[in-house]
Amino acid sequence: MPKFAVISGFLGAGKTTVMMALAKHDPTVAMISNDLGEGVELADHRFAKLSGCSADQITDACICFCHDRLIETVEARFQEGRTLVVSDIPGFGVGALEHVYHGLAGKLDFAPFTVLIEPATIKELRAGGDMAHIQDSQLREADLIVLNKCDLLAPEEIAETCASLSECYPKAEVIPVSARRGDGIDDLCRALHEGSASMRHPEIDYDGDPLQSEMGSLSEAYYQYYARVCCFDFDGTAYLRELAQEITVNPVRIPHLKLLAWTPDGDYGKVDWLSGQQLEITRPFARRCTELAVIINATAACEAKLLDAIIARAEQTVSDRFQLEVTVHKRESFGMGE
Ligand SMILES: Nc1nc2c(ncn2[C@@H]2O[C@H](COP(=O)(O)OP(=O)(O)OP(=O)(O)O)[C@@H](O)[C@H]2O)c(=O)[nH]1
Ligand SMILES: [Mg+2]
Repeated sequence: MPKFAVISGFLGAGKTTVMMALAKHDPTVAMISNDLGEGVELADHRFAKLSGCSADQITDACICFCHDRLIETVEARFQEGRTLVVSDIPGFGVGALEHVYHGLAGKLDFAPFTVLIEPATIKELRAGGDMAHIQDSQLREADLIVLNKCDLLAPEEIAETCASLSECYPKAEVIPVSARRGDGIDDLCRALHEGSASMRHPEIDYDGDPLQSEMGSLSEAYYQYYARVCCFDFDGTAYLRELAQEITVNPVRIPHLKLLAWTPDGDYGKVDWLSGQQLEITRPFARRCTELAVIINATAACEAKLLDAIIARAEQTVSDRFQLEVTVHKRESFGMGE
């Protein structure tokens, strides 16, 4: 029986990278990127498509609340022979176990409810950071906890972290992976194909103050535009890097900033920034550019208006520096608690 799985986890845990690694490792896997922007193309979705993965997107609503669209998208992939479809959920997605797994019981077969965590989040969770409540609630929903970014840990740290996750969340199986290097992806793929969901009802106060106030402190922004250089050509990777630097120089916590751009002939580049970590050139352009389609997606701990203004100002400053003519197609921002 073909199965569907939710891949939950905090911003930047590596959900998109893990889903892409699964889809590349096993052609029977298809992925869905889900986010809230209205009528937008998601950076995650375009990135997966540019990388050659079987990818769909569901926008405008969380899959928790658009079951018909979810079923239609998943079944279209089952009909073309995929046997596992995985989807992330917007932001942090606490509640997807209740809304998606229990809400669609009998309509889809479910693989283990999967939650990703990475070393930086574990540190924050242990220190009781600002978002610790969301992070803990996510893990309590898990049938399968995936410790991602293991390339950043020594073997003894991987063993210690897996043991401590198993102790804190005894109902979940823990699998260490590095989506970047491909380590553990075969184990994860097998666990998803062969395992099934426990359909538990963990005790989580979904409407409680801590969860609501942590979620309410975050905003999202979607920005899409077309940029053309007035003469000669330019370094697209340097453009994305400087844009990210111009945005992140502001004293606002940005859990995840994604900048993706591509040329008409299919060359593409991506830069990511996770707050407190180093800017990452996730993929450099292969050639110099003359024109680019650009998507900026960001989640930040500030008001939506401020996030929007920060991105717009950075885009103008850096586009001027590179002598680019810009046509903006989409500019949307909103608070996660709205
Ligand atoms: N070192 C390392 N970095 C990784 C790994 N997997 C993902 N990353 C990086 O972590 C950052 C976030 O990865 P994403 O896959 O975009 O994370 P996400 O959970 O989909 O993020 P949101 O969509 O914002 O919730 C990117 O810069 C990735 O390149 C990994 O296995 N090792
Ligand atoms: Mg993602």
